[in-house]
Amino acid sequence: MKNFDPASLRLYLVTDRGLAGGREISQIVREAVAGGVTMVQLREKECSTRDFIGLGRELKAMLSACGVPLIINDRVDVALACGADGVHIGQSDMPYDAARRILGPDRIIGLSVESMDDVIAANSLDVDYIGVSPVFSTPTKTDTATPFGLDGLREAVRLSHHPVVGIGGMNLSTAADVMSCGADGIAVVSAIVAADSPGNAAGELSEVVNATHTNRYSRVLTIAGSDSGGGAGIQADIKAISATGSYAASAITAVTVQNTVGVIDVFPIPAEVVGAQIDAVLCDIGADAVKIGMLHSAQVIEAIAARLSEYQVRNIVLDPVMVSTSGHRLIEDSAVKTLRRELIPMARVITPNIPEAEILAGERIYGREDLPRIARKLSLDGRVSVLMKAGHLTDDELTDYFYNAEEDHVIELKSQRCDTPNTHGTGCTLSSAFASYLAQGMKLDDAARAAKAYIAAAIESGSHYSIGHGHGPVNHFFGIWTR
Ligand code: TZP
Ligand code: MG
Repeated sequence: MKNFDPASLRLYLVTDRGLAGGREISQIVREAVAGGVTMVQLREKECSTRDFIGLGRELKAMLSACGVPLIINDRVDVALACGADGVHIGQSDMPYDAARRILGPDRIIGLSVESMDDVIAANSLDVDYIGVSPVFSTPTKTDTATPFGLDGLREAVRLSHHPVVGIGGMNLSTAADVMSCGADGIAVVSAIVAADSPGNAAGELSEVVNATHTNRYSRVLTIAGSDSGGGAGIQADIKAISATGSYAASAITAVTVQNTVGVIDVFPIPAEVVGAQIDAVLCDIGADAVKIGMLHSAQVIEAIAARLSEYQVRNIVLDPVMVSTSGHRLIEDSAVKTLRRELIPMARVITPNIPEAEILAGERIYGREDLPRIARKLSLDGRVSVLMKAGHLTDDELTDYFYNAEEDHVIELKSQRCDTPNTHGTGCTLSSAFASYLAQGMKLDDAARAAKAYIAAAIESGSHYSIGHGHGPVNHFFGIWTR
């Protein structure tokens, strides 16, 4: 299993034989790691393949002992031969897909990006980090692209879905500014390799990057209706997203007057106000995932679809909310068609319950045996993954089915049915947890399993509470808040 912590990028040493002044690379690396280097890239442009592998093996043995990953520049074959943790490839090296095929899923692959277009293109690859190259021009490498500068680096961090390390001109006078752009770390050549004492140089840089680095939230935008009762809608979403460790921003589509007994009234928010909330969030905070819930009209759906496509949002989890637990119709009939045509194709995952799946599939569902087939049927020919929820059936064992359209398989997600009236907001909670786990970079099946485990535990914990006179909420903060 891949074990890559982006914190390893904090102080990333890239070796250079020409700057070593005749000293052994292994000695420089040893001192630099003792000084605080967190990752090492062996970059050899001239030595023989045999020497490259020999040095790689020596460094791997040394670095394994202190938990510092070893990355090989460019040479996938050398990385495999010396058992390195990964490779770093440039824009004219082996293409990412080929490198990934050869290295398998568990090794680290870093990619140099030389323009904002490269940053955006890297978003569709599952690289482990990008190196923004160069941030500043540097005598160490003169055949570089136009430097990004600090503004360009900041923009690259904002646009990138991956951890970001800056390279080119990283030293004691630039490190703090680079980190303040939101970079995960600095990749340093001459400021360490050419220093009289690589250990002291690394120690000083380490202090600066550790003092100035900022953590990054996994960001989820929820687009949904408000539930004044606090159990479902935006309120449930924010709780579920927060409890599963992500940051929640919101765009409200409707204000429902609601409590545990039912929906008393619904006040739609105008489409342009929904759109403006999404703009405000995405142009500033951004989002690693978006959860979509209650959408009352075709205009609102169109406004949302336009924004999500403009900002190239990924990890869209769409809960096709149509009817409340208490039986209140929440979407206009005319909007269902727009939902199917405009928004479902943009989603990565949809999470229908049985009544919603019946409307979308245009057929009755009689029992559990229908669910895997219906899940595939709703996938728009394999474009969208479908979490088909079985909560409306009555079997003791509750088996949801997840059709992973990206890998074309179905997995079963089982839990014990919990006998409780407190099931208000379960759909909102599940889809928000799913979005939250995707925002954190989990693989699709893992996120589905984790979201199912989270909702099952929240329902079980919520069943021990009594609140209101109808369907109470789940306990989103089980395990965190107890008394
Ligand atoms: N790639 C882009 S700039 C660079 C590389 C390898 C060299 C950075 O060297 P220095 O000495 O840290 O500026
Ligand atoms: Mg290269």
